[in-house]
Amino acid sequence: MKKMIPYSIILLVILSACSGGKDTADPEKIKEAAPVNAETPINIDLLNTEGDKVGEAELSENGKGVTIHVRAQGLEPGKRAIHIHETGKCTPPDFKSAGAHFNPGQKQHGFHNPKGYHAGDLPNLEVDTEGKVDELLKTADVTLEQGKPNSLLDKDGSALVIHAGLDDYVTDPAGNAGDRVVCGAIVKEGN
Ligand SMILES: [Cu+2]
Repeated sequence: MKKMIPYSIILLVILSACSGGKDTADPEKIKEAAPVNAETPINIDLLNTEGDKVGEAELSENGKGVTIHVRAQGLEPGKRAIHIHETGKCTPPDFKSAGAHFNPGQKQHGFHNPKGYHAGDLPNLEVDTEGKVDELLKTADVTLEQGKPNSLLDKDGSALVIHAGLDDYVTDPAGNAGDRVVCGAIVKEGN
């Protein structure tokens, strides 16, 4: 014998489906509230001062922080500063559009600065004699989780910037690292 579904349950389902419509009608709100899947890496292009792609970076989160896999070519060999800057906009040739260092904690710049360091500070890259770099950088000071104060995916995003010189890890506000030579905007995909 078939089991019948009581009419009261069917009625409840219909009623709740109808009443839900009012609160969920705004697609913009739904979009804003949708959490980014921390398991999904973010891939960004790295541009040189002419606006040409010279590499890429993959940012992923594992709960202990963010890992940034940087791969690029055509750079000057040697140690080069790399930082996360505060705005996800890379306008060549000077990349000033990326703003200052990502610094939600209002610290000074530099791992060796007693008043430091910025959440966007990263260890220097080592560019090989062929001008290539392939490195994994890890930081526990930032997150890709939206809504947190140290999220790289805040409203205007953030940017990965490589400089012409190396970071001395102490000079405020930018480690005396020279011009910005490579930039990649860190924004939520689809933006
Ligand atoms: Cu910088």
